[in-house]
Amino acid sequence: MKNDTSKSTLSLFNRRGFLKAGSLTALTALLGTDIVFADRLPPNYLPMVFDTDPLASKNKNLVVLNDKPWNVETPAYLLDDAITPADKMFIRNNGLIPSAIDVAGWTLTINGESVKAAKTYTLNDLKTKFKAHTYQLVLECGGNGRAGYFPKTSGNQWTEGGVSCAEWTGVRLKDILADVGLKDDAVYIGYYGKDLHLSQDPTQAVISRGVPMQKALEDETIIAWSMNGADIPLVHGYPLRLVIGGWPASVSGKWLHTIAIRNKVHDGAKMTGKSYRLPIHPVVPGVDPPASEFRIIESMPVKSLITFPKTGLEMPVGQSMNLRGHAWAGDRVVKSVNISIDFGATWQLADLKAPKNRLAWQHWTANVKLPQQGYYEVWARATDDAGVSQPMVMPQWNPEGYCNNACHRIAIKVV
Ligand SMILES: Nc1nc2c(c(=O)[nH]1)N[C@H]1C(S)=C(S)[C@@H](COP(=O)(O)O)O[C@H]1N2
Ligand SMILES: [Mo]
Repeated sequence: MKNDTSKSTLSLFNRRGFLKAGSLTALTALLGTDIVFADRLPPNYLPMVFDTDPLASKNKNLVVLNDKPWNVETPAYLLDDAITPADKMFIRNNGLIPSAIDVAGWTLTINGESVKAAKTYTLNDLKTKFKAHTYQLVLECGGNGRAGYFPKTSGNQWTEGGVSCAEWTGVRLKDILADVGLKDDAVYIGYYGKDLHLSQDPTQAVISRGVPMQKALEDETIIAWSMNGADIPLVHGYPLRLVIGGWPASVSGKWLHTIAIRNKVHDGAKMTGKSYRLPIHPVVPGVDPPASEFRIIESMPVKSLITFPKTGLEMPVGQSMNLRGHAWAGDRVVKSVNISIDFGATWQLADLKAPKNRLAWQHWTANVKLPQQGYYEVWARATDDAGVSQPMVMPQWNPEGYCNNACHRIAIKVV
């Protein structure tokens, strides 16, 4: 499928790295004026006006972990909304946000070894030929929590804010695939998006991941054009995105233009090596086994957040305190959330709501009494329907720093 990618993601630059005539026309139209010395632009140089600042419309208290590419996390207290609004949604880009998006000409192609014949749909085809569905879906970066691993692992040092649960609207991938027609040997899907590699070399794929057919064919696996009732924001994949809840969010391809149906495990960028993989057998912290001893991360582990109050709160003695947050468990359902105010020695049950739909996060509330003046930590611990709970401290260390689902804690001072 590598050839397909390079052909279809050739967006702005020609082989020698100069803006293609078509791109120049599109950029000039966007800008509303001529780029006077366009013929003198250095190779692969995108005029800075098109280098989108994704923070412009974001909450100012989001935390920038990296700006090349953009990696921005949301502090836990800003994730208090039932449905994550666009301005509080974390950003995880692996490359550059595509510029000059041609919505009118945007298409989705389904190809690969395991389709009977490749088929291409316009956005209008998707919106009119299939039934639309809306789901709240948890998207959590596989590296969320990485900052909590010791020894430290390389990569963006996410604390707890690489997670969102927005309401996505689109068509079921399974409806599209039924229309396309698959061969019996289909085992995996792989997506391709229009973002540009950091090197700005359009022949280099940024990220192209996927899931086994069984996950791809679930009702909640959708090709979305809308988030929270509006167009998907540019940084989150406008105008089309694959959205798959419960698995590492890296499988939810932004700026989607192609899905390949594969007769083997998809081998796109960041599907191979150690990307988004965990050691098959537990390792001693610091030990990095060979790539053959890793497996692909599928469903994410059970986890919870305390979104109110904000850590660091000071409160007067003698008052009880209302807490709230969310809990989620990958493909599973959260069965209970427990709260501790004494470093995990004793726990009290929180009130937990059912999810709006499968793969949505669940809201919890609790009321605690802090017996006297002094320093406390409040810990939250979720348990899934298979009986698996969050670890109170660091879970199994792994070389890439994935899947840290240790209990979230906040500090409280009673004065
Ligand atoms: N095309 C494309 N899709 C992508 C990515 C990307 O860099 N390019 N990043 C992935 C990763 S690693 C994550 S965690 C999520 C982040 O989604 P968000 O930025 O909308 O929160 O998008 C995924 N989809
Ligand atoms: Mo991610």
